Amino acid sequence: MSIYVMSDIHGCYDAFLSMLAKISFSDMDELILAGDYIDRGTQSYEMLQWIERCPPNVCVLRGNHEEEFAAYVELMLLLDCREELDTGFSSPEEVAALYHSVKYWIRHKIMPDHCCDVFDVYGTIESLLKRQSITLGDLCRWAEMIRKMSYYKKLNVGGRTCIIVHAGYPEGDRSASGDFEIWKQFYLYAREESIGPGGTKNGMIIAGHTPTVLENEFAYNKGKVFRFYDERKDCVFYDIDCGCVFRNTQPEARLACLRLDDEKIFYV
Ligand SMILES: [Mn+2]
Repeated sequence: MSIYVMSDIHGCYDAFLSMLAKISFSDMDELILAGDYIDRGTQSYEMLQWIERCPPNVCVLRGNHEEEFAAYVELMLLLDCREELDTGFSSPEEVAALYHSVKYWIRHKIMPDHCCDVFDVYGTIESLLKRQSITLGDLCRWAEMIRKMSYYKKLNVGGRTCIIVHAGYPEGDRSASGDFEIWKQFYLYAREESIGPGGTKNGMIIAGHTPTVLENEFAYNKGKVFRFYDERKDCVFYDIDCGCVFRNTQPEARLACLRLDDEKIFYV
């Protein structure tokens, strides 16, 4: 059996299935997904459905895009005081109306001076409403599923403490600061800090979040997995987000999968 890690699928469901086929993923193996299943790509619905029904040998961690999706749903429920929709029986039309009134409220009443949208930034919920006729019950179920996702997974690989997380894992004693919000921001949004203030002694951090196809980013590696060894901490860093969702504009972009057992990398 082997342990595989993938990250930042971003609605590229077909590429995800191609990768599962390429690694011949079976019930004997384990798969750890490091977040950002939705947004940007066209198959967020397929990803949400797959995750919802995923087998027990798959560990689904949380990315910032899931966190934000759950927050949008929460906002819809909060602003639903007028319609008081029944999550189980509301029609797709009622949910669409609620969606548009939330969008209107935020744009014109709550943040009229803000330059860009802060609600459903990638239009994923709008697209789910239009194309899949989802209900409020679907949205609430997915938000609940997201709330159950862990921020990171820790395991031991060949004597090394291996941490899989969406963006970064901060060094230090978590109990020293009672403010989980600070840790959470690091798990979900860290970029170059994932290497400096991040890491763990005699360890290995496997993250995504920063596409290795973006030339101005620290992890730029022509769309290949970025690997960095910090001698001081004796810590190996991996960024496995090779930007598969940018394939239309970036020829080097691809989906990567890291096999933990021997650090072999697969690409589709
Ligand atoms: Mn991300």
